[in-house]
Amino acid sequence: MEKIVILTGAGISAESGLRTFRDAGGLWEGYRIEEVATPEAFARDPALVHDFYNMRRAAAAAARPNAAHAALARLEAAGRHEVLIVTQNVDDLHERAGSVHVIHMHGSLAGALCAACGYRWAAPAVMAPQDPCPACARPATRPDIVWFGEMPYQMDRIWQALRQADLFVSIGTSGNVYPAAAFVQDAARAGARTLELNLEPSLGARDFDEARIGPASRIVPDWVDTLLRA
Ligand code: BJW
Repeated sequence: MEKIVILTGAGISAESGLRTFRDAGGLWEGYRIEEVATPEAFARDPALVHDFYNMRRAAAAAARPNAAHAALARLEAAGRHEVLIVTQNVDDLHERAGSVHVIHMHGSLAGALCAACGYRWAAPAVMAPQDPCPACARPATRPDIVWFGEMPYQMDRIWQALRQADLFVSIGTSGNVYPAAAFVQDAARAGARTLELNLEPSLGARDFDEARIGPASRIVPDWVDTLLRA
């Protein structure tokens, strides 16, 4: 069975009403993501960083999967390909659309993490700097999100999947952030065909064998239809 690894970024959730990071309007209250998504920013102003993620947790809960999320779930459910979604997104729209094999390499808004003891639990809707950890009681709780300078989750599993992939597809990501931005090269080196689906070509556009340009809600269902018709 053909193995497909699909990397998704903020662009796939844009038409569900969730803001991207680097497009026009992709700023949060005037902050660049690099200024709020670092361990140093959290140490400096934890209330600000919690506010950022509380706001995004509420926005994600109110959002609905769009036709692109639904198409990827349909591709997996059809059972003709082995599909793994590696998402940089911290929303749960892939799961709510019905996708099963999903890795959240940059963490999840649904998770809380104790910076002191490493304990993980389900995040409440609103988190605050003084929230005690349920395991060690220290007020060191943070969102379970991978910030700049931290190691993304499940990298061994991702690299193994990229090595075995027949097809690598990148959807709605700008190619600014590593290691995800290098996955196209990792997959191509291992022999996979590569396809980019994006509103605009990403920074790594020249590394892809093929590209389709347009909104995810149109081009992802079109691509899935083509694949399932073949
Ligand atoms: C549409 C659309 C529509 C819009 N339809 N498309 C120098 C060189 C190389 C690397 C580094 C370096 N200095 C530092 C680094 C490493 C650093 C890094 O990459 N920095 C760069 C800024 C240079 N990376 C890290 O620190 C990572 N960790 C790490 O490297 O660990 C060490 C390691 C070593 C060896 C192996 C492995 C690891 C951690 C990165 C953590 C990123 N965290 C964030 C925030 C947390 C999550 C959150 O709050 O949500 O993750 S940053 C932010 O960027 C977020 C996103 O997941 C990530 C990617 O953004 P994305 O998804 O691409 O969004 P945008 O806005 O950039 O693009 C949107 C796209 O959608 C565009 O292309 C549009 O065209 C498109 N679009 N509407 C289709 N309707």
